Amino acid sequence: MADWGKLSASLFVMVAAVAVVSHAEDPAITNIKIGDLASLSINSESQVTVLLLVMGPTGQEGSFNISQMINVTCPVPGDQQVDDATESPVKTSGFRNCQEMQTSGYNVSGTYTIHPYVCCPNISVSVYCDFQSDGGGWTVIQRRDQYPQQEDFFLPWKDYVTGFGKVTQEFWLGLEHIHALTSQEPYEVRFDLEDFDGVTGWAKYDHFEVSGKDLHYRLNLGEYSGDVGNGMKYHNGMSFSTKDRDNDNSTENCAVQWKGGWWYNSCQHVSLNGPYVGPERSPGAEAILWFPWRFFSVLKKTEIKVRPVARQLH
Ligand SMILES: [Ca+2]
Repeated sequence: MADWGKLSASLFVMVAAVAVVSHAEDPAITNIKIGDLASLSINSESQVTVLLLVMGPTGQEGSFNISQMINVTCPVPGDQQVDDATESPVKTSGFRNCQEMQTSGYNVSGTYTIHPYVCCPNISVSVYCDFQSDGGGWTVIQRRDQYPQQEDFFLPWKDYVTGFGKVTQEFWLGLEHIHALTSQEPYEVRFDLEDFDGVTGWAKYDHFEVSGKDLHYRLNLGEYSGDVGNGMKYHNGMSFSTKDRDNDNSTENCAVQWKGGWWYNSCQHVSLNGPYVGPERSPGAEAILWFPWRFFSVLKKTEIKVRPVARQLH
C-alpha cells in the first residue's frame, strides 16, 4: 500500500510538474496554491534543481510566485556534516522545524530529525531542539561552550555551508540548512549568551532570514529586543564570509583576522564563531565576543536558535 502510495504520488508529481512547465512562460499564470502540485527534481552534478511546488498540509493556505519557484536548489541527501553520533536523534516524520514538533506535543529538549527543506521533504537533518527557552520551539543553529575538546571553527566556506561539529556540543548547523529553515516562513532568532562569571544575556530579532548561496547567505534581521545591546545591527544585510571567501566590506579579510566565519561588515561588533579561549587570553585577541555587552571580554557560552514567528504558542 505504501509503495502504491509513493508510486501514485510520483506520477502525480510528474504530471503536475509537466503541466506547470508547459505554463511557466504564460504570464497569466503567476501563482499556484499550496496543495495544487508537488515537485519535480532534475539531477545535476552535485545538486538537485527543483521546480518548487509544494504539496502542503490539508487546509493550508498560501501561494508561490512561479518565478520564485524555479531554480530553487537543495543539497543532495547526505551532505550534512554535523556529527550526531554522540546521541542518536529521535526519528520523526513530517516536521519542518522544532516549533512544529512542540505544537505536536514534543517537550523534551534534545536531538531530533527534522525535514526543513520545503523543496525536498525527503532530506532529513539532525538538529537540537530547545523546548524550554522563552516559550520553546527553537531549532538551535549554533552553540559554543566549554568542553574537554573544543570544536575548530576556523574552517573554510564548504564547512560553513554544510555544517560541522556535534549538535549536542559545539556546532554550526550549516548555511544551507539555515537558509532552508528560514525560507519556510517568517522566522525570528534568539541569541543566548553567558560570560565566564556566569552572567547571562540575550538578544532577539523579530525577523531572521539567511538568503541562498547566490547572495552568499546574506543576513536579514528585524527589530532588536534584549539586554546585551543591538550588536547584530552592524551585521545586518551582510553576506557571509570565511577565511577562503571574502565577502566583507573591509580591505582586509575579516574571517582571517577574526579566525572564524561570520556575516562580517568591516569587521565586527559580534563574533560568535571566533576561537574558543578562556578569560585569560590576551586583550584584544580573537575570541567569542559581543561588543555592546562585554566589549573585549570573552564569552563562555553562546546559542543561536530560530523559530517561525507566526506559530508562537504564546
Ligand atoms: Ca575584505
